[in-house]
Amino acid sequence: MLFKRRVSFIIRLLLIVFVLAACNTETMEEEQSVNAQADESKTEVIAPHQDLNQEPVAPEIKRDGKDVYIKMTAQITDIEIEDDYSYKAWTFNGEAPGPVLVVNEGDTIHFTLENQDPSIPHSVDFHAVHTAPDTGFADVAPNEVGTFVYKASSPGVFMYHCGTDPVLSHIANGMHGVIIVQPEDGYPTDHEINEEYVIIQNEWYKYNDINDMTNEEPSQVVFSTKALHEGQPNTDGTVGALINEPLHAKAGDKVRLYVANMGPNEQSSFHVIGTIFEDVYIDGHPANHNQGMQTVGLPASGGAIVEFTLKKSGDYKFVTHQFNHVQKGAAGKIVVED
Ligand SMILES: [Cu+2]
Repeated sequence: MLFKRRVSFIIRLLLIVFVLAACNTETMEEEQSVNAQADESKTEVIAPHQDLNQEPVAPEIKRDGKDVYIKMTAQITDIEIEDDYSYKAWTFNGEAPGPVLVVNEGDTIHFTLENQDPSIPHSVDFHAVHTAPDTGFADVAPNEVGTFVYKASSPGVFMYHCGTDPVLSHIANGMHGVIIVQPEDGYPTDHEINEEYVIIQNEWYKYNDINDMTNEEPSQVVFSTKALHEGQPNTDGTVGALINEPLHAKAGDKVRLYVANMGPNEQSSFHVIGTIFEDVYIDGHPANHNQGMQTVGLPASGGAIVEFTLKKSGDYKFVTHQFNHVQKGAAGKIVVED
């Protein structure tokens, strides 16, 4: 009798253990499926962009006297922002930031945007020009082409970006770049410069997540460079881009950087470790000449020219002195050799 009771107790105990284990497995499965959904919602690409990865296209730039004809594309292109993290970026010409444009003060820009995106209108907003934005920066519909004409009447380092609503999505998804308008009479320090480069800061958020872009901190803050001269690196805004592919100078060189901050939300406190900016032109205008600066503040969309001498050979890092952003990728390097 006692033996029977014991067996029955053990069987019941085993049953309870089995049921509890089954429940636990179910809970785990539920949790996993919730996590999988969260992961999916993070990376879910809008339907018309799925399986779309348009090859970068070089911009067409032709000059005829003081008329400059520029043709660019709006397109959807995968960009590896960090190792093993690909972002289906909305881009100009398959680059984020987009290609650097260089024109002269007094030029007339004939700008054509070919929108290769099958589903979303795009546009361009050049900070370098005067125009009525509703017509001069008008949307170009999917698979259409739009041409706009402007005068580049003021010298400087300017942002351009897609201005289509919601602008935050279009900039944060990758549609921004730099246009340099060279002053007619140059800069007073032109003759001192040995090397010049473009440096661009921008930040990334969760893919096409307007809530994250509006309310949260950026996931990555990055520097990139665009080739101004043959042989210079040309990178996207990816973590470590300018550590892996540094800029170069010789000991004693005076270096000029055209720097610009694309945001869309954060400011930059641009600083080169181990030197002082002897000359700074805020927004790249020759009249905004400052001297002896340690750090240059760049508001979202702000630009500057910074010039400094690298006296000794070594590795000179440049950062935004907002070091939480350095942790997220905002650092680059100039390698100086004898
Ligand atoms: Cu756009």
